[in-house]
Amino acid sequence: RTLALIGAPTDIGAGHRGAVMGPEALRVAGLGEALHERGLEVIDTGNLAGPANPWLPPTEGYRHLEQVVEWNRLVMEAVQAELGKGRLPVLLGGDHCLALGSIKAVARHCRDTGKKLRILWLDAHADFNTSDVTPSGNVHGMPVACLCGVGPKSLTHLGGDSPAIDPGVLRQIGIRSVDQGEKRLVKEYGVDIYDMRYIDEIGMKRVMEEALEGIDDQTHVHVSFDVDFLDPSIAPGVGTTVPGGPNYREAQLVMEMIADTGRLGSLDIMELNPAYDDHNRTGKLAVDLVESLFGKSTLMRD
Ligand code: DIR
Ligand code: MN
Ligand code: MN
Ligand code: MN
Repeated sequence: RTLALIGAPTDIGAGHRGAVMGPEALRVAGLGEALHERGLEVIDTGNLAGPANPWLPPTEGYRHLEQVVEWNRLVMEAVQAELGKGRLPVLLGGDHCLALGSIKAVARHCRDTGKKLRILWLDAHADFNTSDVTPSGNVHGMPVACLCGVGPKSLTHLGGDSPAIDPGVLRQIGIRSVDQGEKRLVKEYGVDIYDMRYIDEIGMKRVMEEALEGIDDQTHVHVSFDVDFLDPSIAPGVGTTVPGGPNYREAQLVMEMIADTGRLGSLDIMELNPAYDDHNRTGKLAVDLVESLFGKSTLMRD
């Protein structure tokens, strides 16, 4: 399998500056080398060049909507191009608003090739806000809603028809911060959420068995990994930490169980913010976990 790393250095959808440095921090942490050591061919396509961050307050419920659209267009086209070459795209964020462009391309690829899509959304947040209910105007809190057809037309209809996905393909894992109006929306749309309370109660192994149920050899698995999924005690390098996330072993188990399906088809690594990190500790942890996602295991009985 050939992987294509796509750098998207921007914090255009975030409320804190610094995710613009995410792609380079992942490279410095040795992402390419680690994946190469797993026996994968890795092509680093470099960085996309989108508009600068003007760092303005929100207007009409959105911060930087025009620039967010342009960045997502670039991401969508880059992911689409790599999928077309038969490569597995790995998006290096950048903030999580860019998962819209990434998943737009993946969803279209699945429609064109007759594959079933399963999206595993690893995050502390549900990212299902709209301009009416957002507490911040930051579009990184909105990509899932936009993918489900709820949002500004410039985002929902980017690259074609809307909605891009049926909410039924989503499994959200690690969720522990959902805004009031957002909670009503995820219920209305029936998003399958494995929140931290549920993980505490039944354990990560059973959670992952449920989240992976139904994946078969015709399924394309997309992982959208918001690094703030992880507990802040092990992953301080993100803009919006939320206490009470998965610990190191739980996160490893998530990645290993996804790897075991053998169906990983595309990946986003998002929200790494080196300005909040400690000597790239969170970047290195992200690389360690992504190695597991591509099959590195401590298991002795295989
Ligand atoms: C919050 C934070 N729900 C918002 N969202 C974040 O501003 O919409 N998503 N940090 O990753
Ligand atoms: Mn997110
Ligand atoms: Mn998040
Ligand atoms: Mn490692």
